[in-house]
Amino acid sequence: MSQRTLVLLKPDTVRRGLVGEVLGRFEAKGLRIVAMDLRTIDGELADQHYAEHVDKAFYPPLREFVTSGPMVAMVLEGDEAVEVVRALNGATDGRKAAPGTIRGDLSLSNRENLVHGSDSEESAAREIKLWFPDLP
Ligand code: IDP
Repeated sequence: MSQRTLVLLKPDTVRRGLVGEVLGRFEAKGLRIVAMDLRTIDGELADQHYAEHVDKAFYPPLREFVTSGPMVAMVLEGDEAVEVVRALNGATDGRKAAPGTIRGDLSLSNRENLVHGSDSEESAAREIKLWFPDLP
């Protein structure tokens, strides 16, 4: 079943010059880019994007991090894209993520873990509308 999902290459990916490496993995897997934008977000969009986390202890430094510089936001499309992107990303904590995954190969942090991928089809619909309201 073809799906769309929202992917963010977080500010650490851009700062570390890993956009090509990370994007290349999604492309090599066969996912199609249907929208893409380099964007520095404000705290308001961060709060909306991470609405389920705003009350958590880790949120203030996460908010600081995701507003700290440009991110590459994109919508990827393909068969079971939500689950496929989550599998390519790996576990949240880069220190524990499996080798072979983006986080497992390239991140040593629980916060600066390079990528975001929507966690369900419902989240994907909400996040795509939030980030790319004009995408047909
Ligand atoms: P996910 O990105 O793997 O779906 P979530 O639990 O939705 O993980 O958390 C959102 C983001 O918040 C993570 O990607 C990471 O950047 C940050 N985060 C999650 N848990 C922690 C934590 O315990 N400490 C610091 N940052 C965290």
